[in-house]
Parts: sequence; C-alpha cells; structure tokens
Amino acid sequence: MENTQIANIFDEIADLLELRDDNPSRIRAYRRAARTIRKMSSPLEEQVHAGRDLSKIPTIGAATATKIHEVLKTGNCKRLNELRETIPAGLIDMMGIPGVGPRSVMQLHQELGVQSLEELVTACQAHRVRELAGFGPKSEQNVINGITAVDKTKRRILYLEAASRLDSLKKHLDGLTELNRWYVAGSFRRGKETIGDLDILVHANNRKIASDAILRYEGVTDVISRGNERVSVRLGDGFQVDFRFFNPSAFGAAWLYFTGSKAHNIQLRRIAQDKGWKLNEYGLFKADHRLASKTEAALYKRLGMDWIPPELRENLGEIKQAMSGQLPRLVTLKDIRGDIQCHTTASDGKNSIKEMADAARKQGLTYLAITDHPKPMIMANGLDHESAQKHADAIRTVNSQMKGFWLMAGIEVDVLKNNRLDLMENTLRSMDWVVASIHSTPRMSKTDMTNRILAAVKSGLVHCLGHPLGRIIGQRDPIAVDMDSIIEACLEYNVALGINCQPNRLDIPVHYCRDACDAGVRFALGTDAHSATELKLMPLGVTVARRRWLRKENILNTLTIAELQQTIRH
Ligand code: DGT
Ligand code: CA
Ligand code: CA
Ligand code: ZN
Repeated sequence: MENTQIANIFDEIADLLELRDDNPSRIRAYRRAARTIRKMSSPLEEQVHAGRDLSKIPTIGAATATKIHEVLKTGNCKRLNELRETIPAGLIDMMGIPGVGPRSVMQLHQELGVQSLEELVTACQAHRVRELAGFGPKSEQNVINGITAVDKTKRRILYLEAASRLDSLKKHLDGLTELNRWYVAGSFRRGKETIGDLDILVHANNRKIASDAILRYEGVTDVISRGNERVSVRLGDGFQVDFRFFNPSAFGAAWLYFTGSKAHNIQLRRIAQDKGWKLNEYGLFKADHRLASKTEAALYKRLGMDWIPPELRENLGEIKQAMSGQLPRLVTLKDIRGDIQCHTTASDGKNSIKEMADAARKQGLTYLAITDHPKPMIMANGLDHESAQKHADAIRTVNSQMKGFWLMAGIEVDVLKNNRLDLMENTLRSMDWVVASIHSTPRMSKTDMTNRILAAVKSGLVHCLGHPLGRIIGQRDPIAVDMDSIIEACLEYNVALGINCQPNRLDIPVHYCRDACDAGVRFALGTDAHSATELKLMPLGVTVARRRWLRKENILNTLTIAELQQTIRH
C-alpha cells in the first residue's frame, strides 16, 4: 500500500466527518496527518518494517498510528467503513464531483433535500442549485459537468479486470452449440487501458435461440435489452456486455464498425463519403452496390489504405500513415527477450530470486532484472550500501547457475525530493541495471518535478526511469513535467523510459510516448512483478506499447543479452 493511498483514507475520513459536522479539531487532525504522510519520502510500509514508532511522528500520534498499522495489515480502515455506512451513499458520491466539497454537499442536502447524483442532476436542470448562497449559473453547470465525469470514470474498469470477466464469459460462450462464432470488438480489442463495456460479435443460425443460450450465462444479473440485432446485459456489479449479431457476408464491416474507436470510424466514413460511397456496419457501398464487406482487410484496401491494427484505431494519424503505406511495424510479444523490473522477498515481493528467475525463464525470456527497493535512507544513518551489495551478490550467485540466461543485479532507487538518489554512487555503479523511480512527494511544481527527474537522468548512474509520470489510473494523474527537456536528457545520457505493465499504471501516457519515440528515446518494458505470477503481465505491457506506436527497434528489452550489455554500459 502506497503512502498516497493511506493519506487518501485519512482525507476521506476528514471529509466524512466534516459532512457530519463533527468536531473541527478532530477533522483538522486527520487532515494534518494526511498531509504529513503525503510529504514522507519513504513508504510507511517500510518504516513500519524497520521498526519506526509512528506515534512519535509529529501530527500523527497514537490513534492515527494504530490506524496506519491496521490499514497496512488489513488493507482496510474500520473507522472509515463505519463512517461510510452511517452516511447516505449518495452524499458520498456527491463528494466525488470535482470542486464539490463536504460543505457544499451538506448545503445541497439540507437546503434542497438532494440525496443522490440523480436528484442533484434534476435539481441543476430545474435551476434550483443556482439559487443557493455561494452557487450561481456557472457553478451549477460545473456540477453537471462534474457528475458526467464521475459517472463515466466510475463505470470503467481496468483492462485486466475486463479480461478476467471475458475469460469467464468465454468458457460459457465456447460451450454453446447455438453459436457458430463469436469475436471481441470495442475498446477491449483496441487494448485500451480502461474498458467501459465489452462488445461481442456473434454469428448464429437462429438468433432467438442463440440469445436464450447467451442469457443462460450465470454471470448475467440484468437484461438491458434484447432484439434481433443485439442483446445487452449487466453482470453482477453492473458491468455491461453488448452482444451484436452479424452475417458472415458482412463480418468485416461489423467488426470494423464495432471495434471503433468512434473517432476512427467517423474519419473512415468521411473518406468513403468523399468518394461518393457509404460505409456502415453492413459494408462499403456505392449506391446499392456492395464494394466490400467480408473482411476488414478488404474494406481498408477499398478505402485506399493498409489494414490498421486495432491498437492504433484512435484517429491519431494512423489513417494518413495507412494511406501512404507507412504504418509502423508494431512490437509483438515474441520480440520481447527480457523483463527489466521486478521485486523479490528482499523488498516487497512474494517470491525468492531463484523463483523469479525460473518463472521468467519458463516464459521464454532470456534475461530478467531483479530490481528491489533499497532500505529507505531516513531509517538507517545513511544509505544501506551493505545490504544492497549482499543482495546483488545473491542475484549473481543464482545467475552463475543459469546458463544462457542473464539474471541482472538491479535496483529500483528512489529519486528523493531533494533531487538525490537514495543510494551512494559506488553502490549504484556496482549494479548491472539501475531503475530510478519517484515514490514520494508526487505533488511538486512542474519545474521542481522536472528538475528532480533531470537530476536522476543526468546523474549518469541510471539506466531507466520507472513509472516515469507516476500516474495511477483512476487515482492519480500523470505528474506535470517538461517532457521535452526530459526527452533531451534521456537521449544524451542514454536513459530508457520505462513502460510499467502493472494494470493500474501503464505509464507513460500515449502522447508523451509518441514524442519521445519520434525523438529516438528507447523504452523498456517492465512488469514490476511482485510475484512470479505477475511476470505474466508482459503481454499487457506489449499491448500498451503497441497503442503507443512502438516498434521492436524502440524497445530496449528486445535486444539480445550481448546487445543489451553493449548498450547499457555507462
Ligand atoms: P468503451 O466501451 O467506453 O470502453 O469504448 P468503446 O470504444 O468500446 O465504445 P462503445 O462500447 O460505446 O462502442 C463500441 C464501438 O461501436 C465503438 O468503438 C465504435 C462503435 N460505435 C458506437 N457508437 C457509434 C457511433 O455513434 N458512431 C460510430 N461511427 N461508431 C459507433
Ligand atoms: Ca465497449
Ligand atoms: Ca458497448
Ligand atoms: Zn516503483
């Protein structure tokens, strides 16, 4: 559990107490504790590990320290859960609207009797909100916009969660004789980081019987609609799945249309219209004559372009490139020879060095960098040179027993807020591979943050930036930095940008990536695995890399061991 998450818990407790009009000094205490935790340069988890007495930290105190221990141990906070239960869920939802704090929620609740997001929308539409003291037409509109934003992000789930739902559904669909074929479309096929709903194309001889068969799936809790063209359902927690029927003669057109994205489709339709044609989910037509429909390749070809991989279909320039035959040849999983970031029991991982190495080898990789976190410096009197050294020795011992496999003695070192690396120079120099990451104080001005990252890059000690922009999907936006100067420094100092394969990170976001790639910066895919099983996150990372237009040549860990050793020598 990261410090920010723990701080968020205390902030939420403070918010809820404020909503209940609780004791102001208690509220302030929680806020202060949250602020202190956010500012800490090392994870609380590690401080506790190292035996630090948290109750001695100013603004934390005994009661809060107990809660921190509870959260670290159980992942839960009883106090927060109690509060959540005593306050109407709708009011808690309202607090999630950007710009709406506990005070406004209380006011909306008390003066307008609003209890839920829906009621709030109605109140806004009836212009009752603008009448309240402190509100006006503009803030009323902001509330509406905010609710739409909250609604949208709430319902989206991470790609990997959608994949696991699809997996269960697949077992059902594959067993049905009533269906001939089925295919996944939508954002899932495009490999988007988050998924709003699943879209599935189905071919069946009898659509009615097929619909019955689909609806027998035990995960279905609600049927939203059912017809001859489509069946929409909700699964247990409200997640939606759309099934659409297609005819094999128009399969390509249907798959193209329902894969999207909408922006990509609109652009394709424009191109068709410019030629006097029509494009829809049934085919490409010149008047009533069908020009193409059976396969996607045939449709793209008729429109005058190469077939476009689904990951690129976002109308970000892919259509123009496809028309001139210049689409990038995207990296594939087969191209990846190694994994450049993972953890063992030496820090917060679950498996030993040997177990991680064996698992990586079993997956067909030929190298793996073990990159544990060193002990945070605020604990000991200085940096823990010795334990890092010992750990590196242990990695090299395992490595010496593995023929044809390079187990890299690496480290994931913190870039502290004072711009220094959290280990001594000679320790870092003795490592095969150094990943530098920011784990604390993510809130800094753009200039300060840029300087912090630049300091790490320019230290000459670092091979790769781990989760460079620190975004956590749905929780934390990418940090603001001057990407141009970071790109320039990465080129000069031969530092790679990490692509983190953890499902909620998938750093770095697409447009930063394209700029860096065009400039010639190399990327490195790391699962950041905290267990042997998590080494299997690499395909997700590859999908992410493909969505960022990356080719094999742009990625460091497509190199052979010999090539890599040549390249990363500092
Ligand atoms: P999501 O579900 O929010 O993660 O994103 P998508 O892209 O899966 O969107 P969804 O499920 O609403 O629709 C699936 C695909 O169907 C979408 O990517 C493109 C196509 N589609 C949906 N509505 C329209 C539309 O109004 N016009 C066009 N051209 N295509 C549409
Ligand atoms: Ca969808
Ligand atoms: Ca859909
Ligand atoms: Zn990290």
